[in-house]
Amino acid sequence: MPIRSVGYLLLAMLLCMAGEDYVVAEESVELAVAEDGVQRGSVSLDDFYHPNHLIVRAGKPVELVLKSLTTITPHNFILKEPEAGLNVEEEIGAGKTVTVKFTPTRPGTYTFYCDKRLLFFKSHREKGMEGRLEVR
Ligand SMILES: [Cu+2]
Repeated sequence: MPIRSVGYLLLAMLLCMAGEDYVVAEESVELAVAEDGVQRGSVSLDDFYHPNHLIVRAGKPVELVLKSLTTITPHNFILKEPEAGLNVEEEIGAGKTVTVKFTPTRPGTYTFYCDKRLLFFKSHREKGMEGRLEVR
């Protein structure tokens, strides 16, 4: 490889690892309770979760359709607050759609995130791939 290309490659790697602060705009959605009592919503995944702020009610089941919009990059969805009824860890392969179900039992605000990472680069979470479940 020509020395110049190596230089560019190193520069690109450094830029990736240095990492700016990622500021992700908040998109909030309050899930409606259907007639059968289930709160349904959908979240799409590219490099982030859309929406990234879900508002639900405690004590009623939630069904979330997680839809990957990527062609190569795998993601996951981790929401672990067992004492609040939340114990979800689901892989969402590139282009796949997965439905997760849980029933939040305790009001509060809980963080969900993707912990995937490529080699030594920052994790998706560190690059802003996280969101909040607000339980009312
Ligand atoms: Cu991810």
